[in-house]
Amino acid sequence: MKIIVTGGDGFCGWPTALHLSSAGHDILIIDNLSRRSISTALRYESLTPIHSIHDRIKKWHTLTGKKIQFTQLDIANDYTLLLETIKRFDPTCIVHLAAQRSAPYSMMSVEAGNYTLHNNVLTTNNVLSAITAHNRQIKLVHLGSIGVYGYEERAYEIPEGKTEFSSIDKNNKPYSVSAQIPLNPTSIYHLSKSQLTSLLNFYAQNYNLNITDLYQGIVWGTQTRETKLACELSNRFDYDEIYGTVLNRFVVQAQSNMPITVYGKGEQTRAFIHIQDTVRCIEAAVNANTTPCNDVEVIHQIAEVRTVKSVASHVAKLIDIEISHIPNPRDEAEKHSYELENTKFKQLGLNNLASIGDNLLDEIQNVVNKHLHLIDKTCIAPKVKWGKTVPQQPALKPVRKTVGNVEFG
Ligand code: USQ
Repeated sequence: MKIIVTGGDGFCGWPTALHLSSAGHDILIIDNLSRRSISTALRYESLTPIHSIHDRIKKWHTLTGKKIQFTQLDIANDYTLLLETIKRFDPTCIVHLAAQRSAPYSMMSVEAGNYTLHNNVLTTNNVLSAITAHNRQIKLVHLGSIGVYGYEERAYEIPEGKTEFSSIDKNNKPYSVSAQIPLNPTSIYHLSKSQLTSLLNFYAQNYNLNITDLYQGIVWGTQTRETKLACELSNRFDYDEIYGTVLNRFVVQAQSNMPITVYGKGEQTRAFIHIQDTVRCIEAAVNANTTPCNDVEVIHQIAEVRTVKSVASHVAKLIDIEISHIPNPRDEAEKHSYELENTKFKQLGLNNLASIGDNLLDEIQNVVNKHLHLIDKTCIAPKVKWGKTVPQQPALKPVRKTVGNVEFG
């Protein structure tokens, strides 16, 4: 199958492009390389050295004989070139992962929040417009976020997609509607993903497109079967206060002998998935037998639900380090119920997603151990605070840093 992977240079995108290429698909990556430039601007680098996209693709070809094409393109701001590129490649499927994906980044300044909204909404609108203009049979697999629901007390399991709601109107007549539960995002990033649910619904309803939206949990781990094959193929590993997700941060903290930073009570409950399962789930969604219709197929892309405290305890048991509860920099519920329906990937045959307890921590521990000397301890403490004051951080100045063929960022 011919597949475009937007955001194919990023943390989820690069392993996805390799996984789909390895499965025999013909891949075109479209990416504006913004993850690298944001990283350089923040001065928070990936712990694993990241090779240029050209070196990555060249190494993949040398190792496997498989070709991945690459077009550098800012999808949010260049619709004409996007449409031309889609027409030229003529894909069967587009896996749309291009996004500013950090919740803390989106809350660090008004400017960063605006960038997140602008980028994530316009990128998706341009991809949907191009599909509508070129070929409405192209399947779109979008990577959304389970965080769109927010974290409030709910006395029910959150359904995957639409469900029937019944009520009684003012004439005492019963009625029912089929709808998603209300979304309640708690960061500008998650708000941008909530807005995308309306955008995707709009295109499905008005243009009958084939759209699957994957509501993904917090990704942990670094490498997949393919990224492990050579250092040039390595995935990025973020552990800083802005792009580092909670479990990866905890492992870095523990391995560098720093107390694990649990924000507040640590009874915040979140959904998790390992990066290897991310790429398996995306592949399953690409291959699933869906057809154009006026509804979006919503799937919860999660392996398990745990409290932050239990994740910290698991790491502390393995690495024997102290857990420190620090004041929560986020305005978030520190204890809440959280139940998510999780059946659709099982129906697609993915019954065996890995859990944090499955020896997989070894993998990140090994990655961290190997690069222990590169850890920058100054980027660990949380500096972005949200909900407390209007975000005021100054604008960022981009800096480039390259050593030999390796770009840090
Ligand atoms: N947390 C700590 N200590 C830390 C870092 C985080 O206790 O050092 C807590 C946070 O307060 C939060 C939870 O861990 O309650 C998760 O934080 P996170 O930074 O790992 O994840 P979050 O910011 O919620 O969102 C991240 C990514 C986003 C992705 C999302 C998946 O920024 O790209 O979509 O994970 S989800 O929210 O499940 O949709």
